[in-house]
Amino acid sequence: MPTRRGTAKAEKSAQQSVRSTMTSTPFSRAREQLGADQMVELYRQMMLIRRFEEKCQEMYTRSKIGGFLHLYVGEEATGVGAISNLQPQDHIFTHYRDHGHAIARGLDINPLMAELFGKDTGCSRGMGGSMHFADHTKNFWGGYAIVGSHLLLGVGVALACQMQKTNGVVMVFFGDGATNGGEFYESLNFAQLWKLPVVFVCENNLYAMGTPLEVHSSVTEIYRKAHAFDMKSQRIDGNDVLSVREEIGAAVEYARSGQGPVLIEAMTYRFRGHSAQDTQKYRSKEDVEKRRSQDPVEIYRRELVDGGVATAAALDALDAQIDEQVEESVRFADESPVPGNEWLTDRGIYAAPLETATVDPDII
Ligand SMILES: Cc1ncc(C[n+]2csc(CCOP(=O)(O)OP(=O)(O)O)c2C)c(N)n1
Repeated sequence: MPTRRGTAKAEKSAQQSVRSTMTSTPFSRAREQLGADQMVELYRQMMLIRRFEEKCQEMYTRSKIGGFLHLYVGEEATGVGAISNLQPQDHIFTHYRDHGHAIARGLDINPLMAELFGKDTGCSRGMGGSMHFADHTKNFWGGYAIVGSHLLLGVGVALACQMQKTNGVVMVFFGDGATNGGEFYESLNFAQLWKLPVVFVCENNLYAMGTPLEVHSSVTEIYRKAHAFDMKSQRIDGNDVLSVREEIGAAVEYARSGQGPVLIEAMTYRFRGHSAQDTQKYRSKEDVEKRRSQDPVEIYRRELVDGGVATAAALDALDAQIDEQVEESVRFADESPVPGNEWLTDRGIYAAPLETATVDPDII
């Protein structure tokens, strides 16, 4: 009969051996908790974003899309993993690199492409373009070009969620460059002070336009900037969709439970220039090629096939469907009408004409 001390020792070593044989990974946990269909759905979203944006680049070159165009190519795992945790009552605010977040939120790519073409059938009736579109039916509030400005708007909506007890969470996306502006600090301070349900997702792609992270920020571990406000924060691998889903899922639950905001720094990389017009003199082709060899979409595809979640043939068929869907979005956008002249007056740009407005005589 073992002694008490011997039993305790055996228990301890049993626990240790269980722990050492536990090979749980984001992949194995996802397999258990999500199942094959949802794991493939994450792949579908990432690939749809990739192919949609490659088509956007082509359409920009052909002058079908005007203005500025900022592509999310290379960063898909962050947006898809993060947004997969949201519920319909939740809200998204993002910057000008916004197509990926919109697609992950489930915006239809036909009105999205039409929006980029400036057409009347666009999700913002052609008035927003690439950087400023929104879809209120999905609580997708845009698309903001003024770096850092939308963080304050997100915090405002989070305050509304808290006061109206909607159980909603606000997810705000921005780049590493945005964390140097005053709005970032105001937003973090107020959100933490009021314990607002916000998840701040900094997509650290290592550059603000052509300026490398270590040249534009005195603190290069962005998550540490939250420490100044006693805010919970974490740096994660933004290129692994399942790990992003898990880590940001925990942050969303934390915020939803009323404990306050979280700042996530997702390490990622953009394969294309800052915008479609960027000549990229600030980084070498070799660096970009090296990163491209670790493409998050390709890596996830291999994981799905090697892990027996989907066959290569099934994913090839899905890719072909996605290509057709993207072609259809171009047809839809091309055939859609441009906005008529009434857009000058009827689209919420101006308030009601003065002759129909009533003026309180006491204030004149
Ligand atoms: C207030 C403000 N300042 C400067 C600019 C010009 N600008 C546009 S994008 C950008 C870089 C932002 O980089 P980052 O936040 O890292 O996002 P990323 O483009 O890398 O996703 C700058 C400085 C701007 N749009 N708004």
